[in-house]
Amino acid sequence: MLVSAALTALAMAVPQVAAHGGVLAYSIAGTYYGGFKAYNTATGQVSIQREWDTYNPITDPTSSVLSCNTNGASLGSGQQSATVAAGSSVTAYWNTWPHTIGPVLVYMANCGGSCSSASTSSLNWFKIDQAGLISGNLVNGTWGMGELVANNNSWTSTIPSSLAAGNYIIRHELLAIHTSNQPQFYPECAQLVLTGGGSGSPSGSYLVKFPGAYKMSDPGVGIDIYSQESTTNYTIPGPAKWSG
Ligand SMILES: *[C@@H]1O[C@H](CO)[C@@H](O)[C@H](O)[C@H]1NC(C)=O
Ligand SMILES: *[C@@H]1O[C@H](CO)[C@@H](O)[C@H](O)[C@H]1NC(C)=O
Ligand SMILES: *[C@@H]1O[C@H](CO)[C@@H](O)[C@H](O)[C@H]1NC(C)=O
Ligand SMILES: [Cu+2]
Repeated sequence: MLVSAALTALAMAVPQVAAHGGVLAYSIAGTYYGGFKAYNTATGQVSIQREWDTYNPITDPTSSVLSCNTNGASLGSGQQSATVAAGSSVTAYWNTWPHTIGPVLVYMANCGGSCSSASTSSLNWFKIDQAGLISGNLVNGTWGMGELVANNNSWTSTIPSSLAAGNYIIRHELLAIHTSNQPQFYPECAQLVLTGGGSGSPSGSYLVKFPGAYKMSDPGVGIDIYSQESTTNYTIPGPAKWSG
């Protein structure tokens, strides 16, 4: 309890912008793409990323903006998409990330047409990558998020090589769980035009909606790690990963 109280106090003492954050840029199949600039007007911005307006976390697992953050909108004429072949790697770069406890989750969704006109809350999302508790216990162990911080605040995933060509949104999400019973979700989205690939598409049991996929009573969401610090397993929320 002492630890969590201290962390909470620390989080409140430092400026919000420094305490949290999100995906600032991508490298996709070797090409660099700058992200949306939060805290700036969307007017005139050009990016493959959807709009997101705050470095603060979403703390409600059923929030209406859980899919692509506040406000998740298309950039209109400035909205771009990265064209990339299935099987390629996608690296997301965060700001200097302050949290090391919690999982990293990466999802995609087929827009079934234009992504720029898609409502991200209506899409069927599937998970292509995840990393939870890698070793050790819930409090002192190594987490996916800790590896992200150790790796230049970045995370690299591979798009399943059998995934059918089409228009997709990729959603990177960090779930920080260092505060007892108060999850912090940090999702950001970007648009992809997927080429190559096969005929693969995940079946129903792999598909979820945001909001819808998570609830506070999930073992990995509304969790107090300090009350069970010697636990060495962690249940990553959401569906099973689809590998193609
Ligand atoms: C570290 O991340 C920054 C973006 O935040 C990127 O520009 C730089 O190339 C990365 N460094 C390495 C060694 O990958
Ligand atoms: C976690 O690390 C602290 C500091 O090293 C130690 O006092 C504590 O016993 C450790 N807790 C567990 C459950 O390993
Ligand atoms: C650890 O595993 C047990 C048994 O499967 C499960 O009940 C519990 O919720 C898991 N703990 C976490 C933190 O996911
Ligand atoms: Cu934070």
